[in-house]
Amino acid sequence: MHRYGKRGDLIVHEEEPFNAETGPAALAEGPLTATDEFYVRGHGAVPEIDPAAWRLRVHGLVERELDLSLSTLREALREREVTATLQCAGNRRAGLIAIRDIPGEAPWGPGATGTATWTGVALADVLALAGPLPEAEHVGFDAADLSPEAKPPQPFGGSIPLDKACRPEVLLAWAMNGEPLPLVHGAPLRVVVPGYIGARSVKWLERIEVRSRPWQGYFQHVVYRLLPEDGTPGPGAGMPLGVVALNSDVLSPADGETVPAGPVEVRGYAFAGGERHVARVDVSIDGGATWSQAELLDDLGPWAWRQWRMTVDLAPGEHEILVRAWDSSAATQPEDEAALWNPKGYVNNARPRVTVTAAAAP
Ligand SMILES: Nc1nc2c(c(=O)[nH]1)N[C@H]1C(S)=C(S)[C@@H](COP(=O)(O)O)O[C@H]1N2
Ligand SMILES: [Mo]
Repeated sequence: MHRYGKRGDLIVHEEEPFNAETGPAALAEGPLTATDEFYVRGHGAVPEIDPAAWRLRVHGLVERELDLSLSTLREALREREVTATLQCAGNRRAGLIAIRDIPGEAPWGPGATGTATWTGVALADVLALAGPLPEAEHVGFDAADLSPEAKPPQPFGGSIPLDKACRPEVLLAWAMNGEPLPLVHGAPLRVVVPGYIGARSVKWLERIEVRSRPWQGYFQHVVYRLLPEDGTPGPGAGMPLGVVALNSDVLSPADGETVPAGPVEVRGYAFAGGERHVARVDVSIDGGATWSQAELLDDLGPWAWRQWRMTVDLAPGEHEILVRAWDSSAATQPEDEAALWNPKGYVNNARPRVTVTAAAAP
């Protein structure tokens, strides 16, 4: 067992602040990720918040400022539930580090992602109470945790466009998979922005600011931005990440695994991000010369990944299994990780490949 009640098979990248990813076997267990297996990404110490004293302040470009208790939120507004995949922009960074080192950044494998059912109220309903003014274009979130990654330290936060904030799928959530939201996942209240990078799903939410321009803090204005290969992080450098790019990975068999020759079940996930959905997943065992379609498993709705499986027949020897997902905009994954390398190691959505050895029966 790790800290915060996390099961021992999580892969811990950092103890303090706690950063850990879900192991491939746990991700493959089903379309919903168990709460005690769900990855954790934190940039500072988990803050201690007294839920009874906690208030959500809504301010900025609004007709009415709000100061809401948790019970007011729960009683005044309609409860909503959304099943959504969270995916860190640094998911699969290890594949970029293999090309060229990225000092100071965790080598996340495929498990900085997971899917849960979130319960709370629509951010849109809170915004409707406050009444955004005509100049409003972005909605900023300020959290309670202070991160030493920014110099001087800054609270975590971020913003999303007002249009997205007014969509019914964007929640202020107090429950995860039907249980009270665990502290490490942002209790008492977190934002869940389906389709966007995990960083916008701000945990330990304290303030919502309706703004005319994006949030200017470190975690959106300096990092979580895609820099050109020769770029240097700095205020406003590169492009801000928002909508998640189409991605997939193989969860089983593991890279380097030896399996019995014959039929082998290959399993993985694919996530389209944004408003797109996964349309197809192809698998190749001949280096991409020919492809076969995987079976898409449970459809959990427009904001969740699709897990997939496919049985391939492997003769004795070494094989490379190559995968490419397609989304509803007919985009597929880029071939080459080397072409995606960037200084902070975000958005590795290259086609995943695993090498397995098929062993003949003795
Ligand atoms: N307050 C706060 N919110 C945060 C973070 C953080 O460090 N502090 N990390 C963000 C990032 S980068 C990701 S990927 C997700 C991870 O959510 P989880 O830890 O619940 O899996 O939370 C986001 N929200
Ligand atoms: Mo993240």
